[in-house]
Amino acid sequence: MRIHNGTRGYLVALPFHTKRLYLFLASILLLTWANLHGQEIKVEIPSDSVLAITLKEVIVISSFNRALEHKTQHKPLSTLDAYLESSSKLNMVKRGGYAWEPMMNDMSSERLSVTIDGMRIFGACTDKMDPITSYVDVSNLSDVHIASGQHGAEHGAVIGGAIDLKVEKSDFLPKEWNGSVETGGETNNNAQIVGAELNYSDERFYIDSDIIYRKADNYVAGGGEEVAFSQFEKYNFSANAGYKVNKGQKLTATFIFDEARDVGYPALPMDVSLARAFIGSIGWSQQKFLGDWTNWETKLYANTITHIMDDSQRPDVPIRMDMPGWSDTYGYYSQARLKLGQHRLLAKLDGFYNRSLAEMTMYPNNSDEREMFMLTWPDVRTLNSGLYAEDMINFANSSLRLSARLAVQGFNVADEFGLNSLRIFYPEMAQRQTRLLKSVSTQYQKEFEKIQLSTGISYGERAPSVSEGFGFYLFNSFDNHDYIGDPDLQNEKALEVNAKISVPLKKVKLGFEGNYFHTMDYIIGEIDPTLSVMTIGAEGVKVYRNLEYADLYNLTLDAEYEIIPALKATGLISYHRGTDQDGRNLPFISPLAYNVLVQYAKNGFSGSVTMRGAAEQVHFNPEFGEDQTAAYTVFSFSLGKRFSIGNDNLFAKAGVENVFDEFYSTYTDWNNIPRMGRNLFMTLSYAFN
Ligand SMILES: [Cu+2]
Repeated sequence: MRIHNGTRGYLVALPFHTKRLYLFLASILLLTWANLHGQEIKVEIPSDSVLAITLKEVIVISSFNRALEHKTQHKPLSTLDAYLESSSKLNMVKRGGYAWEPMMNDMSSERLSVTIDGMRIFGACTDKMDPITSYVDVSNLSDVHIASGQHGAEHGAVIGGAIDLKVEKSDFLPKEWNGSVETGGETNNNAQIVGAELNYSDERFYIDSDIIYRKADNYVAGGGEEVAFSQFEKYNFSANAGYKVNKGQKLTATFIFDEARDVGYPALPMDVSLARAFIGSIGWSQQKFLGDWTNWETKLYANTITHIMDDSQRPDVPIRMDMPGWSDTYGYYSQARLKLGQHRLLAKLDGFYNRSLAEMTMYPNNSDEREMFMLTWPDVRTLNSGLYAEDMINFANSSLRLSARLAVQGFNVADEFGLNSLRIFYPEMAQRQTRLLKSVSTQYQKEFEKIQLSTGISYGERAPSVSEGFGFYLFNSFDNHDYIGDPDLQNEKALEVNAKISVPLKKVKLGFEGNYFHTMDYIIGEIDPTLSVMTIGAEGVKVYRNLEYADLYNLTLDAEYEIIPALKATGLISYHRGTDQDGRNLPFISPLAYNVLVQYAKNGFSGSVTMRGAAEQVHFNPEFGEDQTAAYTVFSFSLGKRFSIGNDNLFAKAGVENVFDEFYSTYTDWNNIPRMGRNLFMTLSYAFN
């Protein structure tokens, strides 16, 4: 893995730009492709490297560049989840061996935006078994952009931040035919990975395709205990193409098919027999736009997800259940840039329409009793229309970034039966509702002689998620409660302050970063003792409520030391804290955590040693199903070598994870399921040109 820092252009409609902004918006609505003409003009793309200090992190995956991947990635061809886990900004909630859920700034799905090339997608599982990251594979992606807090507002109304998964494209590079085949294996869970890609690209046209297959059995925890129901099987295919209609005018299309079968969730009472996604988009981009506006980019997209969850594989259950879910999303965005003196502006119009439906059918053991049917997500239709603008203003040794998003979000509970079920609790509940979501952000960066400083203040809002607003008896196995949504929840609002100091010395780089989220109307489930449970064995019922406020702090210290040019050591230590207005601990807040990575790379040879660990969890809360997580430290190492065969390259890498076979689980492991014990892995990639 390699981490880049980069800054981007940002925009708020300054008064003297207002006219241009209106012109831009009007044009998106009125223009048709027919009246666009394509003559190439020289335009400067907004610089991506004003100051190398930001709250953004980029994880490079790039399967096109095997040399880079094998040099920098500890474990090439590992799952996307493993790549994401190596990020300094993300933690992964694990419910098993597959489909981990990313968390940023101690916040998960509802408070983040996860997009694929800017496309919004929503999981179809009421139990969060299918984060968006589970519907792509590393073979599809070039890199992952991680933006903290309101820096993620470009992609949607967020509180915690945004993760944008970038699809890998040949992008008209004159490489002609190229491709690769690769295979990998792991000893702990007998994982087998086979993949291939084939690409053609010239200056007029490109088409990229890749396919990957993964299969894993149950994994074994440290000490030798097998974790039952942790198996999975997945295949993924993607193709994307581009055609240059004229100079500076490009037509692009992307398609991803992803299917997982027989996925076990050892931390949950149910498994998934099928999780399938079709993801597609068509894009148009041209360098010249209206007046001085350039880099016009428009995309239309659609995706559909099917999630089939049941307990048919479990030996003893009080009652058999089927819980399928579906999520369809249609959306678009259109954006353009403008460089005006010191200003680099970006204006973006976007929208999506999502349909979320989930059912639960219970089959009593006594066949005389009737089956029970419920809509756990009552066909909720979400329509969101947003306008985003940012301005990056460059001064001599500093820069100022301003951004804002305004969005209108409407909910419609389309199913009468589902609506009437919810009206048992909320008799006055309307079928439709509309919410206004606002976000503003400022970030100031300054470069002193030896020190770089960045500080910002932001405000953002989000609407309740489908589960929080309209969920109907969603069983949470973590705190053993049934959850009911509340359609009258207030929007959650966060005031965010952040600061980062970087001290690049000769051989040592030091960084200190902190952020603080004061979140008003923080949404969380609270016990309602007047309601009785639906799930057999559940302790009680919780209803989503707005807390008065919650405070979240994250502090990180990182260091990088170049021992010799080929040998580099990096280290990171982080502290997190989260409490509500009464000083009560919030759930899923990281204890003190650290990692150290030593990497060597020279002449096609690479090696790495990592140490990851956390201190004992001090702040936890049994009210939310938490218990104390013990301290742990795990070690891994890997060795890699590149072999040149004519024009082609063969990359080999092998390593050992959890070298000392430590038995451990972390604060993000659902119901304390233990993590994988000692694991040997090996990957081989053959890349041809
Ligand atoms: Cu599920």
